[in-house]
Amino acid sequence: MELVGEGGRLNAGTLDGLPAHVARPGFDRAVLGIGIVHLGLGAFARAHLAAVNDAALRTGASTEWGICGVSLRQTDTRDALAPQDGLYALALRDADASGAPRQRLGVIGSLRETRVAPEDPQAVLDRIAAPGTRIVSITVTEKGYCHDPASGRLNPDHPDIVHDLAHPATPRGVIGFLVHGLQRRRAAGLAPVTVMSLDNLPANGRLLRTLVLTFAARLDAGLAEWIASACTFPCSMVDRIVPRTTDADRQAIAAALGVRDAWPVVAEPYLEWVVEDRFAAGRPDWTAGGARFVADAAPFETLKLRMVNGAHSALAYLSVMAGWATVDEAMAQPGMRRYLRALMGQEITPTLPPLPGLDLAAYGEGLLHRFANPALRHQTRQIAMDGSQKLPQRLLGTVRDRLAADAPIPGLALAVAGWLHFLRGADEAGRVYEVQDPMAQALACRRELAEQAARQAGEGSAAILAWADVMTAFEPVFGDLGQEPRFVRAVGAAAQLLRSQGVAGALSAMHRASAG
Ligand code: CS2
Repeated sequence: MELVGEGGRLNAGTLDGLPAHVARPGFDRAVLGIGIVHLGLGAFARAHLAAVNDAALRTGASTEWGICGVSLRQTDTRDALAPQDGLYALALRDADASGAPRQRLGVIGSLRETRVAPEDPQAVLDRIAAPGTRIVSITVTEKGYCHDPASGRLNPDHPDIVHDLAHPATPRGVIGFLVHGLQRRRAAGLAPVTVMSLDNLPANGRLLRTLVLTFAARLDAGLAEWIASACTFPCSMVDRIVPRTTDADRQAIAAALGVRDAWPVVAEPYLEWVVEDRFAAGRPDWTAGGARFVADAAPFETLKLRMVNGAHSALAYLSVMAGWATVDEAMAQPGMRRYLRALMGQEITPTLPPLPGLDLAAYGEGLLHRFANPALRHQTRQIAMDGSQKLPQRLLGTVRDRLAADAPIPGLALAVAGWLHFLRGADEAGRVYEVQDPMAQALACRRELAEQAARQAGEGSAAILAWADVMTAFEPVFGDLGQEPRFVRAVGAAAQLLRSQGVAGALSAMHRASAG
């Protein structure tokens, strides 16, 4: 039985009839223009940029600042949202003091248009090159940048880069769309724009600028020069946990709305957005939605990538192996909570740049509380995706800083060993899963080599060390860290612990070692 349906579909026509507790756009959507073209219309962008922009529009930002959301691959978001006039519900979920789940529901109205790039790349280029466009923002996840994660350089052999250099009218990847779109703007004598990355990458704006300029220089030195001097690429730190929407979420949200929403978004109430105030052609006042404008986002980015994402990844690999399906389930294991507290307090925070006024211990405790949110059901498998793209900025920078300070890294090594362990594609109960990673194939070959080396080395610690040696020599992820014996030894020891005692046993052993 379709639970919903009788109430119809969420769209401009049903908006006024929504229950009073549902917040709705208070601005005139009919006159909303497009000032922002957003590439990568996933759940994160809809729970973050679009929601913050919505708050700005509600509090009086000019109606020029509507968003055109572009999906670079799939049609599903557009298929869901176009019949809804771009409207969708955002459900902010957590638990009250007694542990009972609660939800705040609002309809987001800042999305003016949805497009699917492969269906009509020309239309996307036209949007980037439209006179009204002033910001092009991006959330395509780490792997969308077509770069080498360890060095941060453009990967000239990436299929999207090769394709997009040769096909200016029909690009596929984000770098191609940006550069060919900017080329059109320049050719038409239009004003420059702000290009704003909102992905979890260190110095995301600077990284994107480098990748764009490298690509542009291959086409036209004058274009690269114009982009470098006229467009801006502010860096930003973005933070909000946004799990994948499930059918159960759709049902529950439809029941609360009284109409069907084909793709609502669920998120935690917490939101941080710290963005450098360098906008080439103006911006809405996003402070209304909780954004903070700063001169330098770098310390905030480091804080967030190392604490939030570093801890998330550490938790995710170990939990998938142990069979803990969601983050809150993992957080209910005393060993996991203790491990993350020690990882953050003892190993990560000493590497962080100073942030005046920030109480790091309280920040860490707040993070444990966010992770324990029972209303999100955030899948550990979701966070475990794309480890090759995530580890360098989440864990390995911290490892480098610790080693440079001659400081121990047992918790970080356990996190790295957790990833290597996870790559075997079966959990501790023997349940098989797919390793989703753009480098999955190369990593599988590397694992074979490592197993071979371990067999040749014989038994015990020699074997595990040989194994760790080969795994950490995988340069696209580890760079030169694999040549650092302290790192290899620590990863080997942690891998040994995981093999011999399992995840729960390894977490207890770590605790005993630090207490003793
Ligand atoms: C997570 C992030 O999936 C992941 O890799 O670590 O998406 C995380 O939830 C956000 O960055 C939180 O801001």
